[in-house]
Amino acid sequence: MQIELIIGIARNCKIIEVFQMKTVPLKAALPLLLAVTLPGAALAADHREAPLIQTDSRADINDVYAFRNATGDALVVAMTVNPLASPEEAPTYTFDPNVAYDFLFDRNGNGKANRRIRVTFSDPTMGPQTFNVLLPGGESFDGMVTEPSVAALPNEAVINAGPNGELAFAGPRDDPFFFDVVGFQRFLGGIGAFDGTDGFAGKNVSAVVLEVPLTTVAGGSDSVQVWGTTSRRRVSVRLEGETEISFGRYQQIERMGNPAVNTALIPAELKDLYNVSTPETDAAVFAPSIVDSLTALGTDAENIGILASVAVPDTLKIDFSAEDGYPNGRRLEDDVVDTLFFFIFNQTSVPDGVDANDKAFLDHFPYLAAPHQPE
Ligand SMILES: [Ca+2]
Ligand SMILES: [Ca+2]
Ligand SMILES: [Ca+2]
Ligand SMILES: [Ca+2]
Repeated sequence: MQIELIIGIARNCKIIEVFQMKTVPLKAALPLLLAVTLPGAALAADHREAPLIQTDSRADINDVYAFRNATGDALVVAMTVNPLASPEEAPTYTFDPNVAYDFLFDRNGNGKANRRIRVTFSDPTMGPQTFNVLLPGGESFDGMVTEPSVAALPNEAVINAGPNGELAFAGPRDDPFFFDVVGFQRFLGGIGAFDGTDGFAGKNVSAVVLEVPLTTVAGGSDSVQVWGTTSRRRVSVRLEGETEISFGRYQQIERMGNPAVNTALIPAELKDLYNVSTPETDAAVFAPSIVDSLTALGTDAENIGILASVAVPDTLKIDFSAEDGYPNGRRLEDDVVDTLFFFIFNQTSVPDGVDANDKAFLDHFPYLAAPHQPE
């Protein structure tokens, strides 16, 4: 039925290729839950963490952030994609017009979203890219993407305003994540240790940043849980001339809440399944694997309990009666890897030597630092 619909609409064009979404069969993956696997050798926040998403940069979420603005009446949420983007190739980093970039908000802690904000983009081959922000309740507004550039100075950030005081930004920024990832890989491989080199320095990402009234996402609740997903329409058709048209409902292809959970604690054979699942099933389906991974690293029961309260379900949890700062939400400047290592290694400090981003963050929207430009 799906295919008939496509051929009917595309009858005036020659169909070059028909793609079906790659999916992970749940039934096939479930028996693997019994397997105990050591964590993977790579550790980033969530950059290129699972086999299917490695081929899909524009939908590959690197990090999700959630913190309150200076006046405390709005929540800032940010999602980064296009990992490890080099400044020299800036114009090639766009948002995918066939992907929905969603922020999800759970107000009652059951892992099911009560509110959703969906950001979708125009086709970047058809002129300057624009986007639409669909708010909970059905209101929406449009914005202009800040165009990537190879000029000496980056384009000024375009700040788009919504109907209730919302702010929206989409475009290239410095990758706000910082970590000595090479040192960690050398340590795991027995050929070295941390030397304090930020493996993400000088690299850009494509960021979606929103500032929305607290009431929009949390209602009257005194806490909220946040995560991000990317979803792609189920069927795409590539027509002669490389035009691609997508049909059908959106299917989730990646999700992220806490840094490094899927990257480091979910076994390789479950990483793709994790990306298409919802936090609602984390306790039942994924917690056993997370406990196994932590046990293999030598984490004791007390600290496994602490980490489980952060990562299961895999959402960023913000209690509005407490100060912001990971694991209460996640600010850009939070040294999340040091925090996670502290608990993984039983409250022993294991610093990687990278304490801050390579560029200063802004104290105002869009908060993330401007992108690096080619030398
Ligand atoms: Ca990712
Ligand atoms: Ca809920
Ligand atoms: Ca950076
Ligand atoms: Ca650090």
